[in-house]
Amino acid sequence: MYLNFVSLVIAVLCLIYVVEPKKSYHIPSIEANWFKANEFCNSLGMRLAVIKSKEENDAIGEFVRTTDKFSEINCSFWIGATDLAKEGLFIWTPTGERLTWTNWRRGEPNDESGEEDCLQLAYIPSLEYNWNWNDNSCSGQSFHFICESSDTNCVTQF
Ligand SMILES: [Ca+2]
Ligand SMILES: [Ca+2]
Repeated sequence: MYLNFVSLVIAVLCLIYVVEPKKSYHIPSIEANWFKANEFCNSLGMRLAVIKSKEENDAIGEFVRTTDKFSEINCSFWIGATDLAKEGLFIWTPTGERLTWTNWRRGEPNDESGEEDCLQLAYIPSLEYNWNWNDNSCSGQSFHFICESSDTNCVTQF
C-alpha cells in the first residue's frame, strides 16, 4: 500500500516534469554552421534548442544575457528548426514537430536566394531583431548556437 502511494507520487511528479520540463541551456564557445552545431549539441548529450512559447523565447534571451556570447549590438544563434525536408514547412529537428508558436521577424522567413532553411535567433536592435527569428543559410553561415538538455530523463526513472 505504501509502495503504491510512493509510486503514485513519483508518477504525478514525473507527469508535472514532462508537462513543464525544466530545461537547461548551454552555448559552446565555438561558432559553426547549422549542421555542425546540431552534431555538436548531440555530442554533448544535448540537442539544439526548441522554442514552443513566448516564455521559452524570453527565457533563452534572459539566459543569453548572462553569458559572454551576448552583445547589445548584434548577436545570433542557431536553434533547432529547419525547412530542409519541405520548403516552407519548418520542423523542430529534435522532436519532429511542426512549429506551433513562432517569433519571426517581420518579412521572415523569406528563403532568400532559395537557400535559407535553418532557424537563426537574433538580437540586433538596429535591424528590428529583439530575439526574433530569421531563416538563414544552414551551411553558409557560422553562428554560436544554443544547446538544451533533453527532457527524457523522466522515462528512465521507471
Ligand atoms: Ca527555406
Ligand atoms: Ca531570411
